[in-house]
Amino acid sequence: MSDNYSTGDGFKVRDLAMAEKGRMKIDWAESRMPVMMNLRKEHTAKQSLKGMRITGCLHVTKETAVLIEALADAGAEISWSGCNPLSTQDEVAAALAAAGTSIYAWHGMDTEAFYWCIDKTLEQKPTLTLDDGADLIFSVHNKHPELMDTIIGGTEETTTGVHRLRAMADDGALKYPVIAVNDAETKWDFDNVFGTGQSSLDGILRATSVLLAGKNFVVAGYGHCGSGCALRADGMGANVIATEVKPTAALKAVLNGHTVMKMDDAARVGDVFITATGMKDVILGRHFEVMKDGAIVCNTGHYDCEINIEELEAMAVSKRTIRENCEEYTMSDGRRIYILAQGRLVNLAAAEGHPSEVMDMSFANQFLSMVRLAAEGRDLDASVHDIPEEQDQHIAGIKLATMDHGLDELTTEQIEYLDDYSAGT
Ligand code: RBV
Repeated sequence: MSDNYSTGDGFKVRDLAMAEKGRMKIDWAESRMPVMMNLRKEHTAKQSLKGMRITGCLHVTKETAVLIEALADAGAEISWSGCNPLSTQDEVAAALAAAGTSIYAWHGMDTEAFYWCIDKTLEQKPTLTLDDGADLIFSVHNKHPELMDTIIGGTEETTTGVHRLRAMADDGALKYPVIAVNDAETKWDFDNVFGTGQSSLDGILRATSVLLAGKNFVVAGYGHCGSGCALRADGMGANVIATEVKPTAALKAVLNGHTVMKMDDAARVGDVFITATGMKDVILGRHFEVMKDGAIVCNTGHYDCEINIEELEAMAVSKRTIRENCEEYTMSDGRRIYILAQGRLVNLAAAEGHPSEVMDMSFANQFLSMVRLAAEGRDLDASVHDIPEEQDQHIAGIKLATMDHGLDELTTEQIEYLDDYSAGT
């Protein structure tokens, strides 16, 4: 591997000289993550993670830095890598390394380096794993099964990862308990909708600066992430078109005022396309064949398989990087198609990921799940476990209080009324 990087005992990052800039970004995130700061204080005092070795594989952003440093303050030893080759914020990685965190991450790495970093972090022989997309858990299961002797459990941050881990558990292939952080209400109902909605549009705008008002904005997949993108694009004055395979999701899109059509039809009319499906080959050659000149195509799903760029490469007569994170492909008939962030998640590759305020809740769930696994992970079976409802309400309660909103409480009479079936009209 070429070595134009900063390396040292327990780290490899782009350039340690960026540390000061990264520290300021982390300070900024801390000021917007009150739930995390609250938990950090409580568990630093309790040393709830003492004796734990946590290997993490999750986007190296300013928000993740807040999570990492909170875990360390609570007593854990940490070793970290990024979970996407394009999502690492180099200045944040530098700040973490400068402060003594073991971290292997830099922006723009290739696949070989990606797995090299995971292998390096696993040298700490974790007791807990923390994943976003399950690449770390897969590496443990497929390449380093001997590590399972000391692993108590793990967590998973995102929909795609949870989906795969459930499939693994159904096959009896999952060998240790995993908590599905994604499935917490304070995660998917906020991070996936409002986080993805805002940060994906942020990525599109930073990469293109295009006017969204009046554009046909095609959202592939009207799940939590897709509906968040649709909501925000609609708010910017775009005409939202959703494509779906699931009737209930399609119906929701229609009743939210969007048009639903097949991708084969949407491809002809769309100006901006975003995939949010978790499925491969959602936009491929036959769609590029009919797209309008100037069409912008990007993805916000976890993996970069939703847009089939190989087929576009094969059809295009030329390609150039016209601006940062924006590749222009020219077709034989002169039409130009623009791919953002090489089809990788546009919100993290072309912008900064979800805003700190929303990651505050996602990472509070990560943090509390680590604490739970340290305390009771040995008693959990090797399957995918949900976040307890009390944890959701606890996190939402703290968040709401820090935002200065009032919350009513039920009276004793009202609580009794709730379960009363003796009286009707
Ligand atoms: N995500 N993290 C950030 N700012 O650190 N932004 C987005 C951040 C996570 C999000 O929780 C989602 O589930 C996952 O990235 C997709 O890989």
